[in-house]
Amino acid sequence: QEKKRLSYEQKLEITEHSFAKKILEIAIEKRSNLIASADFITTQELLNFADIVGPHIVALKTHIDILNDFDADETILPLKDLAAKHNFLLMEDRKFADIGNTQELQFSYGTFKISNWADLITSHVIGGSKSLDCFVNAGIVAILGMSSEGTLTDSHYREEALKIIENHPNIVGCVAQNKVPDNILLFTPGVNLGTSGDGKGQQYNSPEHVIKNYNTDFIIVGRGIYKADDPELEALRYKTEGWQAYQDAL
Ligand code: 5FU
Repeated sequence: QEKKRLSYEQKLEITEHSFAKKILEIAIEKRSNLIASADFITTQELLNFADIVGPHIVALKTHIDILNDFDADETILPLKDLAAKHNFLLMEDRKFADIGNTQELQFSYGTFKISNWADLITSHVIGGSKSLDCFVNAGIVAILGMSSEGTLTDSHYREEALKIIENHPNIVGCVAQNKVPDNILLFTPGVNLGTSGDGKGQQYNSPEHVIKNYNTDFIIVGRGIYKADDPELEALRYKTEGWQAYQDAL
């Protein structure tokens, strides 16, 4: 019988970027393809959550600029400790979208100094290929297509964006709601088991749907987990569903 998708082991052989290898190794070790989005506005909530779901995830995705009380020592140092303790990557969903020089400044300076701690960062490719050269000590997860209703990332945009993504050495993978070539890791947000939308344009699918239909490598789940009564139990549920769907697709 013909294989429908590549396994994480097979992807490990064809990927070049060190952070692509890292996240694949964690996936294999933990038998997980789950990334939890930790969209909290206080450091305490962020750290508590990271400690609780840490054993079940391959990466924790942050929007570090929504914290009311960000502090490099109080937020980032303990977060890095938790990432080491539970073996997950830190993915900052910054969605850079500017010229190279500005992105270089936004990446390394200002309040958040993202380059000091993020393993993966998200970036639009709207500024062109050279604008991505500045992201040197993290892996880029490029935005190919967005999950929200009415997004402008139509098929023409994605076709052109993919040319940049396929040819840039700093790129680990992309965010999209469609299949992509095997050598680009696919990260899919807009995943929720309980609802099809949030009334603010977000559109949801199940882990099984995205893994089966798009060959998603990593599902990104936010409110489905962090808003649950028991976030750890819910993380386990998404982890189990995600891994089962992956195995069924092999
Ligand atoms: F690039 C994207 C996208 O296309 N859709 C998204 O939802 C990123 N996201 C992020 O994933 C978004 O900013 C949230 O941080 C997260 C989804 O959270 P939810 O609570 O599961 O809707």
